[in-house]
Amino acid sequence: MSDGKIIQWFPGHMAKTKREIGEQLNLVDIVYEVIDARMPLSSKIIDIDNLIQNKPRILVVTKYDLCDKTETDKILSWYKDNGYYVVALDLMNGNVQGLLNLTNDIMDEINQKRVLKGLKERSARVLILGAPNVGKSTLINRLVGKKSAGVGNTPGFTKNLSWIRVNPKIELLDTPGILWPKMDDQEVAKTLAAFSSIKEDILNIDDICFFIISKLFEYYPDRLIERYDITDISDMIIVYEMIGKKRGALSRGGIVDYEKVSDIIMNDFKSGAFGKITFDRLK
Ligand SMILES: Nc1nc2c(ncn2[C@@H]2O[C@H](COP(=O)(O)OP(=O)(O)OP(=O)(O)O)[C@@H](O)[C@H]2O)c(=O)[nH]1
Ligand SMILES: [Mg+2]
Repeated sequence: MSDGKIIQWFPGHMAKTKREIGEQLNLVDIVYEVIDARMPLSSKIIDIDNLIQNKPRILVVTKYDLCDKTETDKILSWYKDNGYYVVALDLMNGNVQGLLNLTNDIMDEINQKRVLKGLKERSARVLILGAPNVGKSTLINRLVGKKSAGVGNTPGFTKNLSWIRVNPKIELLDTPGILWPKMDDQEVAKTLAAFSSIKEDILNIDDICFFIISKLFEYYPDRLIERYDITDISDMIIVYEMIGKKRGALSRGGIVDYEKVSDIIMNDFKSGAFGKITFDRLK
């Protein structure tokens, strides 16, 4: 059922995006580093410090409405303790005024320094960076208050860098999602894959489903019982048999169709059938 394929996804356009970000960096005052609340560790870009050097940054945590707040908050506190500005957002319903205020405060400080040096004050230029599909373009649309950037629930939706004016004081640079060339930690890679930050075509869906089931079993066993009546995952074949029979994923002759079972698991997972979840934990 599974070939245990190693996940690597760093297509040419990501390398190009990184290069182009480097070229625009001189123009940038502040960076919004966007991470997904359901994977606040795994979705953080590994070599981001090299990319943005010492620009002031805000960790913007999207999809806060979908996460297990108890677990995510532990990680966000850890980030705060380590000196990050952290703003958690529900981009579907929440408001973004707190983020705008913080951005203006940081820019005021930058402008005070500029004035001391005899330079003119200017509007804030904000670079938005993050893994694919974490909500960068959605964030821009919320900030602007109308649809200015293209959004879609597939990784790699945004294809080019583009500057967008939010208000007279703030301009944003939307960028395509990026990852890193070598995914040494395959647990991180699978977490990114489970939450749709890696293109499905390159994944072995069975592997991702096994991963999802094992994580749910580890962190949210009640949800697995509730949805599929599963209390033991030591044999994945039995797990697939049970889900297949329970949900009628059978091929001719009443044999369980494993491919259909994988589709069921993925669809349940993506549609939020297991409730609010977070897959990362501090070690
Ligand atoms: N529930 C919920 N969904 C969100 C939130 N933010 C973004 N989404 C959804 O996440 C999906 C991806 O959003 P995009 O804004 O296109 O993500 P992106 O980071 O620009 O993606 P790429 O351009 O592919 O890198 C869309 O289906 C959004 O509706 C949020 O805070 N809550
Ligand atoms: Mg985008």
